[in-house]
Amino acid sequence: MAVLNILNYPDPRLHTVAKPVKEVDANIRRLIDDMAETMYAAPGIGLAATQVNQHIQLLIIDTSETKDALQVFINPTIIEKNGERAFEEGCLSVPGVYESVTRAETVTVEALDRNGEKFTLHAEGLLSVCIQHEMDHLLGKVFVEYLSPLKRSRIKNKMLKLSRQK
Ligand code: GNR
Ligand code: NI
Repeated sequence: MAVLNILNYPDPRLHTVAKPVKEVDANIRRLIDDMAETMYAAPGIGLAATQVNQHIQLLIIDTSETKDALQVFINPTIIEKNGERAFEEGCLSVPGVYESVTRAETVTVEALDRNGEKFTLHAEGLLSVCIQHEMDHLLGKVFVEYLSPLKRSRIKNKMLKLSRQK
């Protein structure tokens, strides 16, 4: 297993639209394992393949306190959304920035698991927020794009300044 490099906003590669996974094979499972190690090391509660520069429809989530409940979503689709709710979000690709984003309150998702088996999941609370945040990454969208142009440009400048310091 390996800890992978996470792309930082405003890296243009974060705006790549991910392609469906054709076959859930050993290569995909190796990427899942590396992404899990990367997410736990960060630490974060979710990670989309886009963030590690792999532009396929794959995301992982672990919202458990004990960090032992990895959930894998391959080729996810939201089949139902209900309600609205604001939540303070952060992103491993925008370190140190936390802003409120309004999304659906609950979602029902269909996806494949790490064995290529189809499942359906109804999510609410943090899991619902996280699924929507990660699915946005697969569409090339970062959560700061929900903020006002002024906030977004301040965040962009802060991130560029930080990356120059490294
Ligand atoms: O670790 C993460 N925490 C988080 C908190 C509130 C809303 C969304 C998230 S996802 C984020 C990890 C990440 O950037 N995933 O793309
Ligand atoms: Ni993110």
